[in-house]
Amino acid sequence: MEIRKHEQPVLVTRSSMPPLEEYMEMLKPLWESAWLTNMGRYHEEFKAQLRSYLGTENLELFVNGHLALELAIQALKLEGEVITTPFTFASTTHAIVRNGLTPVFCDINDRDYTMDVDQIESLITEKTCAIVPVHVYGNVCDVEKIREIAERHNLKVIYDAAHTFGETYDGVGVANFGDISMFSLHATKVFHSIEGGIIAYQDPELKDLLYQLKNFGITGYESVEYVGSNGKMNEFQAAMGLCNLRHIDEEIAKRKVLVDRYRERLADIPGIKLCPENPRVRSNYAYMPVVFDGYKADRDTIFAELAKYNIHARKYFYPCVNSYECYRDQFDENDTPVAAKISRQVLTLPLYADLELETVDEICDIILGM
Ligand code: T4K
Repeated sequence: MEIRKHEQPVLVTRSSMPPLEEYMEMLKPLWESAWLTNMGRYHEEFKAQLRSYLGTENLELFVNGHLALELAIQALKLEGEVITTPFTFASTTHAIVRNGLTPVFCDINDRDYTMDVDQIESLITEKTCAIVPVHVYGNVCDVEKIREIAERHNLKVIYDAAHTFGETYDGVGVANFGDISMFSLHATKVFHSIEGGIIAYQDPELKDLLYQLKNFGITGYESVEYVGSNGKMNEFQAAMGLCNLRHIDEEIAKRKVLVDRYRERLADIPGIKLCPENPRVRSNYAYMPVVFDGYKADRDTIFAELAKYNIHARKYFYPCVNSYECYRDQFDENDTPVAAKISRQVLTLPLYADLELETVDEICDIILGM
């Protein structure tokens, strides 16, 4: 088969857009009320609908996922060391460090690239206060083992659930694991509100504090009790979220078809590793990571070959956080050898609801024809 060079770039993802008329319709009341932000009507409506969709009672909305995570960590008033993963987006570690806490990097397992739970306990010291694991690519961590360890050592668990919107584990919404979970609603995510973030939390006592922290720490007309931030989601974001929520199940169904095709084409090829599907998880098909380990071409060669056809995969997540310039001399990537290795071998292939099946086939043809 002749593979075409695409005229328009095929990017790793493309935001899901609701029908324009639906969004326009949502905007009309905003022109009437002129209430644009600071916890308006859509903000409250979005929250209510998300409670139902995510199957969890306690949640708060934020302007983006990163600030949500930062403020969630602040709300827990932690001090000391936090065990986390280096195989993630910059946000996870930055949120820890920007709270004055010290990240301690735990390696990942080489099956689904979430935290290697067998290593966590060896990293616990008298200073450890929390664990911040990441459900990376939408792969749900070993939540049972993490809960067991956290309970044994009296540690908080804050999941970076940026990639796991709408997923369930044994039928339970992932928002219900750990003390807190953060979901990103960024434009690049399966479900988005342009930018946005959700904090789901177990302790109802956190309700007021999270609300106040995203509003400068203001606790009353004449009182500011906390050094908060401005983390409020505005009405245009909430309106986009409400529109997208109407279509989310169809969007996920379309992604499934594409992922199934990738899997069918790339399964059982020597040197190509795909994450195993977890039957306990209802997936949202967030990413399509493929690891090239001993394949006839290496990751960077395949990345460059795809680019010749105007197809742009991404190296999520390379480099590992513990080798970033801003953390140089503080951490050593060699302490997490599996993460270091996978970050050099992984490619996340284009995946979004409206991607054509034909393009998936072309991508597979290019990879298999190397
Ligand atoms: N924790 C984890 C584990 C995360 O992955 C993230 C974010 C966070 C925390 C923080 O959540 P947020 O604060 O972002 O809510 C992108 C996203 O910006 C970021 O949200 C995401 N993770 C990360 C994995 O990917 P970049 O720098 O790769 O984005 P960019 O601009 O290169 O976009 C990637 C592709 O997406 C483009 O090639 C095309 C498409 N795209 C992008 C934008 C901005 C669209 O289709 N529409 C758009 O509006 O970080």
